Amino acid sequence: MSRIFSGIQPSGELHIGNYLGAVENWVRLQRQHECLICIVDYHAITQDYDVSALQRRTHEMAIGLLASGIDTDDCILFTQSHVPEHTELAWVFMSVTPLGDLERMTQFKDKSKKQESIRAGLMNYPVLQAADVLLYKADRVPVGEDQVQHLELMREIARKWNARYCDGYFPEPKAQLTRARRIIGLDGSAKMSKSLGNTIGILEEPESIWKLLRPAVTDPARIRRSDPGDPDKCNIYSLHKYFGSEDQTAEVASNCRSAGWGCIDCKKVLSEAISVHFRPVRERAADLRANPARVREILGAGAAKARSIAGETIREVREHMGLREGSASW
Ligand code: AQP
Repeated sequence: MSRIFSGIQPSGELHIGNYLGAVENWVRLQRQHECLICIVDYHAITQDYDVSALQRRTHEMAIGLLASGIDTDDCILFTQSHVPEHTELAWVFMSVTPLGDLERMTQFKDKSKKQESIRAGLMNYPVLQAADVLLYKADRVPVGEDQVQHLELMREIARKWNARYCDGYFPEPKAQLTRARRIIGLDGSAKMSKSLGNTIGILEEPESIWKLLRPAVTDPARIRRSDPGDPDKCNIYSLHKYFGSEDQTAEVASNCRSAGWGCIDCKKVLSEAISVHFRPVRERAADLRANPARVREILGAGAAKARSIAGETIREVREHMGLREGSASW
């Protein structure tokens, strides 16, 4: 049986990009494979963040994941910083990772442009990510398209470590993509991203979904209500595809092309569809919010299970690298 690992940063709310690009897939895969889902708070500190909000965001992320259908009878859900072996293995992998490979990562280049002084943590993000996955010898990583390049580097790191210390020890994990590889944000151009503020959270109340959708960018060539639109150039249409049936999506496209609907009409239909889709998720989240001790208990039990696997890997890694306690022969 293959083992799956994936992570999500508690750097903001769980949004529909995360949900369609990753979380929905995790929920499906947890019944078919051994599965570990990690709230990666060590990754979240590689950018500026609000220290006083991190714990709350981690807790909220756990609520969002559990409410989305992550079931801890089927998978291990935990917080990265509760398992310190992640950072130990990251240090080990830094000793085999070429600096040039890290410098050419697209995500590093994009994010470092926005920072006055570039921190080493941001550049080493993919090394910690390799440690996250390989600590559990996971061979599949369900992610969005933005992470595919990091997965390639992860395989390279596994190959380099294996070649130097123990042939075949770490698997070479493969990315597993969904049909929603890259959800575009409400600005209609950039990837929907917590840090860009172009998101719709999955736990958003119906009025708030509408407030966010109302000003969202549509087909830029459609200026007046009477102009026919091109659904293929409209991000709102691309979102309809994930929340409506085939017939409904065809109706949206036809009303756009004929100018039968204005963009506001089209957004109202989408707003309603998103709101209905996530209603049960919002309800489950409200129950979980009312019981914070239960959420902490779930994360505590998850960390204990993860540590038992991680501890074994680190013990073997130390041994293969000549770091084993009591192995001194001098
Ligand atoms: N827009 C997206 N479309 C498809 N998949 C996406 N993912 C994120 N955004 C999209 C996938 O969600 C998983 C968790 O992502 P993450 O939060 O750990 O990292 P991220 O990709 O950096 O997400 P954000 O929202 O863009 O966070 P910030 O702004 O904090 O960096 C991953 O599998 C990711 O592929």
